[in-house]
Amino acid sequence: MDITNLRARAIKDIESATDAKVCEAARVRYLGRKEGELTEVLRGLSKMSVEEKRRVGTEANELKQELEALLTKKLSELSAHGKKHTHVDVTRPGKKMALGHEHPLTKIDAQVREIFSSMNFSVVEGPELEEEHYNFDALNIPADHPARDMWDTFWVKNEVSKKKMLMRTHTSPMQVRYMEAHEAPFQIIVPGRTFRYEATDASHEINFYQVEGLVVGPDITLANFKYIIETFFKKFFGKELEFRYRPSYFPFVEPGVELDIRLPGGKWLEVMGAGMVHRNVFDAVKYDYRKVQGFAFGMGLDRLAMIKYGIPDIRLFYSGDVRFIKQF
Ligand code: FA5
Repeated sequence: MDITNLRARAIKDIESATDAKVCEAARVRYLGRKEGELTEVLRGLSKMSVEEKRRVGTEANELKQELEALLTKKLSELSAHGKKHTHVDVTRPGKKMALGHEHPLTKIDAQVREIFSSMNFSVVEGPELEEEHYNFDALNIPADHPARDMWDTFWVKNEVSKKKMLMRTHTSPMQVRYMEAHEAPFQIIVPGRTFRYEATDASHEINFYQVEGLVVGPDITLANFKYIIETFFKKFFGKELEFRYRPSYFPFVEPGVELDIRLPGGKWLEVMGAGMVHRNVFDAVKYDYRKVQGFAFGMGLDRLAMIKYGIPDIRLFYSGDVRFIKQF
């Protein structure tokens, strides 16, 4: 009696069954009470010699148990499968999918890009992981310059080259990168993420967004900056807001200014630094400061969003709370 062959066929038939009916047919074929192949074998035991009986009997009984277990397993698999795919009640109301929502900063970013594009600015982007040279040195902030303290920096270990790397503390490094690769005149904005190793509060985050602006050409003056930025504000806020310029210091501009906007409560919120591009920066990118001038600004995108939407705390933007985001 060739049990091995019988076993191979039975296992193959059961495992290849694609539904419960085929499975049942296989059960009847091998284990059926009347003419099941294995049942016949077991029935024939009585006619065998004692020795054969012992051998075939053991094998056949083991096979019977094996096939029964296999059938049970297969049937349960098939029914789980069937539930998923065949028992869908299409008349039931659908499950509501939780949808995300556009982040308010994404909206503000899009608006800023659009307004400056409409004023003929090109939009460019730069790396968040930056070289010390672009973030500081080429911007007239050498290593021993006290102004480095203005930007608390996340330094990044560099095991690839000798360059000192950091997470950019502002978008200003793109001023240098852009001028290295392009001739004046041009006008660009550089929106992007910036990083500072500092304590957070209602108006400071360690990760925030800036938009850099840079306009370079012959005869550019601070008056051009005033006109551009005031036109931008009018378009962006859709109304006149009270703002003030304060003299300020950044090593890469001369003169330098800062701009604050008056909040509804009467407080001032600083939104940007700006000024005329410093001669040393032009030298670093091999521009002739006698032929071109330029103004640059760097504004806090989060701060603009806070003013526009009346958001009291910058940290809300990064809380990951959809209930907050959905209000905008
Ligand atoms: C700068 O980063 C200069 N690069 C700006 C600049 C560009 C000056 C070009 C001159 C010419 P400052 O550190 O002040 O400057 O930051 C600029 C703006 O970014 C601030 O006015 C503020 O709106 C925003 N900002 C700065 N630090 C934070 C912070 N921790 N969280 C949120 N916004 C910030």
